[in-house]
Amino acid sequence: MAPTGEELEKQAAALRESNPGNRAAKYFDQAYYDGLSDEDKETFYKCIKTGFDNADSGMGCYAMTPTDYTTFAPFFAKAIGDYHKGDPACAEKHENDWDISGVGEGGVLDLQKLGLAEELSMRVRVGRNLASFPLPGAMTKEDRIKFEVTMTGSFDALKEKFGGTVYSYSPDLGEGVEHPNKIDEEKYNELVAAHVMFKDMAADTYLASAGIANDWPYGRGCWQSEDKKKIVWFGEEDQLRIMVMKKGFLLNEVFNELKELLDAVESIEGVDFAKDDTYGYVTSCPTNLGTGMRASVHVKIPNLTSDGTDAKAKEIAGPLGLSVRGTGGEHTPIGADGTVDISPSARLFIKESAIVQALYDGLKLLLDAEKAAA
Ligand code: ADP
Ligand code: CIR
Repeated sequence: MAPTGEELEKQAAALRESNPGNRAAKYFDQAYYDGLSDEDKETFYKCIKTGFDNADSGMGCYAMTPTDYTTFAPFFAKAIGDYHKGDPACAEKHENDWDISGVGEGGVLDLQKLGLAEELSMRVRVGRNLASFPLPGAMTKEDRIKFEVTMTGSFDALKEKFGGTVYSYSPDLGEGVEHPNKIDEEKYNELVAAHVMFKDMAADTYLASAGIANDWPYGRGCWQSEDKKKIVWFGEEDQLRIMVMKKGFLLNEVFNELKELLDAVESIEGVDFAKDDTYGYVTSCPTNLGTGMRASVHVKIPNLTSDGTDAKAKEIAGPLGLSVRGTGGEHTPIGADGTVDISPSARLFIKESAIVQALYDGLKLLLDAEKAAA
């Protein structure tokens, strides 16, 4: 049973004190909570539990079903407006726009123009969820397996177009069900090291508190195209993470290839992505709403990381609207040679094309700072 409003308010008060940036605690309102039905209290508590369990959360909440952003709008609107716009009263509506023709020079974003001599590893991903399933925090083990089986069927359409392989880390797919794509631990580790498959979610306390890591590794896996560049994860923080990853200089190519892949996924029968009138594409985490897009490069900045940490890089990248991650993704350390993962922080109330432009522009300024730090 969900805790009482009084119990939660007591915890929220302590959290507000220790970390004012924890949006779950900041926007918890006991009167609102007390006014919810018992059933809604249960769901709402599941949404904010991660922030109450993890004091250092920045967002501190996840949606459990695609409609939660509407059902619990009095809470989510403030938390989302604050996180994305610094304004809890923000009333913007998200609009998706993939037209890249006005970006860079005639739609071309060439990283070589930034003075980079070596090709960079570039990746653009979007998070997507099907309207017909609960979001991963509320999925049962049966839902996760059913989702994998549904998607394995759908991947046949992608295989026809792009070739490739499905890798499933699911121990089984239910009694008596064939499981031809199953991989062992060694193969799983190899795919994680190659950045193809996602990390063990059970080790992520934010995801674990929200139930998103439950039943690991049932219903978890990915499809990778024959040319290795196109990847679709299933069963991570969003039901689907759809991405293109390759080495090169042309960011616009990765963007356009992702659009091609995304269109192919969306045209598969039965694939209907969850959307929200205000927030665009629905994702589990409110930080990813709208575009669900993270566009990143792995870039070497040894001068800004000479102390072996990302502290200085973060200090410079933050005001440029860029996030710094480690070479293994979120919550991982930077590379020994000073390689970091750089991506624009904005996902909501921004055009898809503007995200890759922001990566290009931000990287230019970051590389200037790297030179100045020599
Ligand atoms: P997400 O990007 O989906 O939010 P993570 O930050 O955990 O999730 O990254 C997922 C995986 O993608 C990690 O293995 C990470 O190293 C890899 N990755 C991200 N960007 C790049 C890139 N530009 N080149 C190579 N691998 C990347
Ligand atoms: C948090 O609230 O801080 C975690 N649930 C992670 C949020 C998403 N990641 C991020 O902002 N880098």
